[in-house]
This record gives sequence, C-alpha cells and structure tokens, in this order.
Amino acid sequence: MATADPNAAAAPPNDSTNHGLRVVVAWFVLSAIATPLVAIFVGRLIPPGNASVQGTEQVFDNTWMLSVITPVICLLVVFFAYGLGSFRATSDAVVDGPPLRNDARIQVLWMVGTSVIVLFLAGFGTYELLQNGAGGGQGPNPIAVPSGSKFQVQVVAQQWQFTYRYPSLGGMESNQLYLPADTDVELHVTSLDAIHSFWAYELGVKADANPGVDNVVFVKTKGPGVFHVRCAELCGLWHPYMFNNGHVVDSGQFQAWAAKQQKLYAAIKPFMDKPESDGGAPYSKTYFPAPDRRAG
Ligand SMILES: [Cu+2]
Repeated sequence: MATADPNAAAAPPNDSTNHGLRVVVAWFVLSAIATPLVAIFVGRLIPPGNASVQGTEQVFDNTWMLSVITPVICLLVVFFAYGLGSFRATSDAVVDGPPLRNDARIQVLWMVGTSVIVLFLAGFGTYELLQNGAGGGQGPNPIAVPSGSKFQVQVVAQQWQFTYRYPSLGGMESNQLYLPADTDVELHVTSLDAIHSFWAYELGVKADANPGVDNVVFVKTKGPGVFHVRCAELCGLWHPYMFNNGHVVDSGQFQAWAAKQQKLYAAIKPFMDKPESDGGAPYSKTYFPAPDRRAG
C-alpha cells in the first residue's frame, strides 16, 4: 500500500523570492529613518553633558558611535524579524532544512564592513583623545597636553573625602572644589590611602586616584555652574558617601572665594608647612602619610 511521503508537506516550496534583496531594502529604509533620529534626538541625551569642552566632545563622540552602530542594529532587527516571518516551520513535520553553503560575497562584505567600522572607530577615538585630552587621567607624563597656560589644582583623595590644593595660591587647601569659568585646568589627582577615582561627572572628568601617583587630567571649563564630584572606585565602608558638589564660577567670584579660603588657611599654614616627619603636609606632587594616619 502506498503511503504519502511524510516530508512532502515540509519540502521547501519552489521559491523564487529574492529574500536577500528584500532584507537589504528593508534594512536601508529602516537605517535611513532611524540613524538621523538617533543622531539628532538620542545623541544629546547621552552623558556627561556640556559643562566643559571635554564633556561636549564626549557627547559628540558618543553620538557618532551611536550613529555608526544604528545601521548595524537595524540589520540585526530586520534579519531577525524577516527570518521569523519568512522561514518559520509551516507544518509539524520535523525535517532538515535545505543544505546551506558558504557565500563568498557575503563573507567578504562582512569582513570588509566590520574591519572598516572597527578601524574607523579606533582612528576616530585616537584623534579625539589627542585633541584636548579626553577628560581621563593620563598618568604623571601625559601624551595629549593642551597648549597654553593652565590653572593647576591638586585633587587629594582619602577615605572618605576629597581635598583640593591650589599651588598658585600658596598650596592652599579646601574641601570644596571651585574652578574659574572658561579656563584650561590641569588636575593632579592622587590619594593618601586606598585607590579612589575622582569623577567630576558633568565636566566629563574621571581619573584614578592612587597613593604615590600624580595622575594628570586636563579639562577646559565653560560657563558658571554646579557639577557633581563622586568617588568612582569602591574604597571602603563609606565609599557611597564620598561625594560633593563642585562649582565653576566667574573670575570675580573665584577671586573672592580664594581670598576667603586663603584667610582660613593662613591660620593652619605654619603647621601644614612643617615636614611630613613632623606631622606637616607641605604642598607636594604626592603624599605618603604615616601608616597610622592612613585610616583617615
Ligand atoms: Cu573613594
């Protein structure tokens, strides 16, 4: 008795549809719509914002990278959706699909496409890094140094607060970070004890604070405003409370603030200026406090 071939129902239909063309057209249409929308509306929402030149550049870089990967994500979405819609099983019969063989054109396209994207991003990232410094700590001997004079501030981390010292103001120190507006600033980040990370969020600055290391980072402030400073490295019990507000102020306000701080600091300056062995902490690139003082 003749029986029906169980595979007949699931045999691939005599299909002349050009699936590849359909996917490519859908991909192009979706990418053409999505990429400008992402670049215009999503890019500017990406942190850290525009409080410094480096922050603005980071937003620009992130917008670029997001725009470059949008077509890649569109391809994945279109391919996935099209595959689900067009190639799903049409019967309950469990059968092998048609044999697949390599497609040299797709392989070459894939390798060239991904290589171009990765090399472009590497070149783009390097160029942007060397432009003005990128807001990251570059160690004691920075490669990307912005030209012109820079206002120096030292950031001293310890468990669990930041202290700021101003060498141009006689090594004065404060527990508040004030920076003049529209100024090139050179931050020297170090630590007294554990490893911390100085993260001035809206300025686009993030630099490791290591004991015994002078980690240099550059930032150019813009107009007056308030920014957040956080420790971004788990540094002990009270790490979550290691935050403060920083201020960018115009030069008149900065002078007034500095004069007030210097008056306060003058009272303890003679004690601070004593040698470390004598309990002092004169201005220095790095500090090595006695172990019994390391606990903060
Ligand atoms: Cu910390």
